[in-house]
Amino acid sequence: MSLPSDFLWGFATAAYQIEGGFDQDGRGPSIWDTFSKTPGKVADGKTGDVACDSYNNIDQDIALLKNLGAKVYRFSISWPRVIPLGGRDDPVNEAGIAHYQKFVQRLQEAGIAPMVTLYHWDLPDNLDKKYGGLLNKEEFSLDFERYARVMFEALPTVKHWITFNEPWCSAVLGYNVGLHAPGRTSNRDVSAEGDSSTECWTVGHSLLVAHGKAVKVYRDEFKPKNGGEIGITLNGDWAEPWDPEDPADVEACDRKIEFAISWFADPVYFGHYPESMRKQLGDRLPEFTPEEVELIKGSNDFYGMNHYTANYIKHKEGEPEPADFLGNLETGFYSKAGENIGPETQSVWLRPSPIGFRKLLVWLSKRYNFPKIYVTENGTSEAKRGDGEAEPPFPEILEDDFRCEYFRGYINAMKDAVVEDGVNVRIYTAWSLMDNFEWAEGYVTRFGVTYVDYDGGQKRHPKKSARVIGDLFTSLIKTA
Ligand code: GBH
Repeated sequence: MSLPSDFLWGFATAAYQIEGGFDQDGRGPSIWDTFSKTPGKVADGKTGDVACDSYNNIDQDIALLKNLGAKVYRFSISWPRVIPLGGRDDPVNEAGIAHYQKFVQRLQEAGIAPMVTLYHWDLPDNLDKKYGGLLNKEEFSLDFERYARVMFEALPTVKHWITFNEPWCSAVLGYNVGLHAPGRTSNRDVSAEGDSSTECWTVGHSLLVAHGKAVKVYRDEFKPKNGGEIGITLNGDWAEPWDPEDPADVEACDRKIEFAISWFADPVYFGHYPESMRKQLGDRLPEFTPEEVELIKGSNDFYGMNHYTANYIKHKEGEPEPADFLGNLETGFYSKAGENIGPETQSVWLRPSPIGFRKLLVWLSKRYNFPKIYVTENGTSEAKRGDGEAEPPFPEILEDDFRCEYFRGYINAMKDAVVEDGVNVRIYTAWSLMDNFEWAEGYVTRFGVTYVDYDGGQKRHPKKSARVIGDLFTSLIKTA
């Protein structure tokens, strides 16, 4: 028993994390340009100005993908490269459009299917300044709808579209914790502005409405002739009870996943927010109008899943904090019995637990009636080293055995979910094709299966894991 013969695998990236070319050919600034240039916001004080310089290296990137055997490549469009001021009446930058058209054409000539994310966090800065960006549902959703239409029009051969990458991150990290652009939070040590108790819920709602509008445009105006698919990509970790004997911990596990994933997936599949969120948040959680339900319910052609790690969950007693976004619970890596969920990595939030991947695939499939799932991100930074150094120097860094083991564990767990549990996964793209700008962590943490020599002209060197993924899928996919 194996994966279906039409299963596609490949790698993923995002525009701001790899492109560079921040002021080339008319690109405007995004909220991440502004945020990363604000002192103290990014660990190493660096920005995406150059990153992997992928904007100027499309042939090299495509050759790399081809060399690794990828069948699909997930990348994102930089909205401010295409519409520098962002708005629905603002001019389109033809050079930006031409760049992506050329890229998609070359990719397809190389036999690699493009999977395009419209929004991976790089909002045109102007829209944030002009009307508060994602906080303004009416303006934002109309501007996003127009931007989406421009891209559907420009790239008619693309068959896989993703509206938003991880709306949870945009809402919570951007407007509650303040760790990501635009960095708003109630924590006045971090930001002069923001209200963690309300803004993230407002932003989540805006993103859902904007998603719904873009999907309607695609289905009404483009899908009939181009025949592609569209969906949203959600992040979420697996949850194990801290004390499996305590029903309150067991219940808190479902609540944890509901606050992370069902916040967006329930509206998309059922047309309403989860009961657990309504109960805790009351009227801080916006209501859907009947028109919004009409737009959002049933708006996924596939479920886009980003998955990295798992946690033990301990329920909290008493009233939740106003800024709480987890569902009144604590997350940790140790159970009551002292079991560790997985080995430490360089990312404080990430410890591998392959079985959690299988369990979450089953959880989602049961709740959402076995949708077609595309795993759009999965990957790891390397094991934490005791010597305080981030990673071994080049070329030892290419021997990323820890990452190889991660992919073996996770991809096999996914295969088990497909073969034994009836889960319907059809595409898998590993995060990431190459080391890149890791948001608030700058370039300190590397998630790539390809090493990028930032001080050596951004040269790419595939690591061991780049091959392991291809070999695994070759052995797991049934030959037609
Ligand atoms: C993905 O998100 C992103 O889509 C991708 O751009 C990124 O490079 C990749 O992860 C690797 O990080 O509050 O500091 O503890 C993964 C989901 C959810 C992981 C939020 C980090 C908490 C960070 N992310 N989570 S923190």
